[in-house]
Amino acid sequence: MNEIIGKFAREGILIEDNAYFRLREMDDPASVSSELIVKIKSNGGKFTVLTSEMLDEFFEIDNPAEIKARGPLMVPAERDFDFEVISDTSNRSYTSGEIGDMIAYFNSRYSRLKNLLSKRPELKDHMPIADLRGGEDVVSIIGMVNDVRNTKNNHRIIELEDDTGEISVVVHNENHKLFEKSEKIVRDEVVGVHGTKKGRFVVASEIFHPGVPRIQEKEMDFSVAFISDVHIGSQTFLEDAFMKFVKWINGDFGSEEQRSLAADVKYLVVAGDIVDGIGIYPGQEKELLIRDIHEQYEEAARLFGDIRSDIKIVMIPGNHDSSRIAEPQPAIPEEYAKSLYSIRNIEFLSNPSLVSLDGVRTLIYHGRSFDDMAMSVNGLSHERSDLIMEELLEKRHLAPIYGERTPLASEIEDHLVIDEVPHVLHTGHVHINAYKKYKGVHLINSGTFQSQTEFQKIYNIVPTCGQVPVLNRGVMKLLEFS
Ligand code: D5M
Ligand code: FE
Ligand code: ZN
Repeated sequence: MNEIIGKFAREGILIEDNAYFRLREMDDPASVSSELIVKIKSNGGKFTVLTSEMLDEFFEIDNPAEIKARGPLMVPAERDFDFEVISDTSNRSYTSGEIGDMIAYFNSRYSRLKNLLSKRPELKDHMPIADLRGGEDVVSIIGMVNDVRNTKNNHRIIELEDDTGEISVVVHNENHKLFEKSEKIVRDEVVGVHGTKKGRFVVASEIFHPGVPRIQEKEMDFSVAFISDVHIGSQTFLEDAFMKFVKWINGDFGSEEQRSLAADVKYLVVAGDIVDGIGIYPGQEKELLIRDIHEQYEEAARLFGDIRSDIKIVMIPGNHDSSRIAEPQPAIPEEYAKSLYSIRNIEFLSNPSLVSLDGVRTLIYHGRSFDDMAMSVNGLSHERSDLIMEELLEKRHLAPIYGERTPLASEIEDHLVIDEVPHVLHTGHVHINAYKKYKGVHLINSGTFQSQTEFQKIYNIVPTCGQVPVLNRGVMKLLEFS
């Protein structure tokens, strides 16, 4: 591991690329790094990621600890919300569980991703697999990955299929760069390939993802707070930390500066696992404080109901909520969460959903597919969900792998294709905060308000608790509540 990165990593701190490049360029990166580490630690911050903006501020970490006398928050009296739901699948989700649905589903996935790929100039001359002829010609194809495996000699074989046929693509291990790229290819994604046809094989010279262009960052004159994985009803739900967060957002907690940040918050996005649910994993009952799903949502209503009403709350379900488990998950059903539904400023949407928050396109996804990505791809882990998000953006699909831990409904349309590149991708599920700006997109994982569970102990998952990312007019800030 690189020396600077290693130095921070040993202290449990990750470095965003931009911050790393800046540090590397400094006269004496080693001693600046040591100073930064001391500063971070003395601030009591358990930061997960060192960002470039934080370098700017030389770590003014905000740990709202100090309660100020209550004064009115300087929130504009009349707030205009320019809130738009761009995509919500709650009422557009149709499936009968027939095999025909599955074919329609895969066709939809293939054609939508192929459409994105064929816009790439390198692939505009792609040809149907069935039309490939022998010889040494350079070929260009687009296909869905049926299988990906290593040969005995440690070359990689990708079985590709399009609507005309199938072909085996070989990636030679001497082609180091391409081989490395091919290690991130997963089953059921759609890719483009350049190569030469040799007998039954295409020997790859390049592999293409649908990809993401660098996007223009959106100007914003307000702030958005992001949370997820609250797990209300669990014995490990950190109620005190959550109540402090609510107090902060209401302007009753924190320094002047923290209170003015709170006043600037216009939207709160909640990316799933609002409650702990019932029967989600074996032995869960023993860890529940509230053993009735309706009562868990009652409690959620009590807590979320305290949030000032001039904040718009956007809420999607996670795998612990009471929606259908297969993705796309429709919004949390009203029948389980009557009191929560009576809170006027909450918008209940599907998992995933795409919304516009005053022009800031925000894609919200709980993040169940991270389990599959971490399991299938070397180098991807729960700790760095920002890297997984980056990969999903390049693949333009939120849950590419079918048939592993993430149950996907065989809808007629594949709603997990990322058609439009968002300004913000907000996820949760792994219970570990992460942040990265990738090609202008803010990739945010909002951690959790649940301390480590028995289940997570077994898997050695160490959560980051009570750390709330706030996008403050385009700059990421992290507040920590304990
Ligand atoms: O997920 C909380 C954390 O636990 C998250 O990091 C994923 C991990 N998790 C969840 N289910 C599994 C299984 N079946 N195997 C391994 N790891 C898992 P939450 O959704 O809050 O339970
Ligand atoms: Fe969770
Ligand atoms: Zn989850």
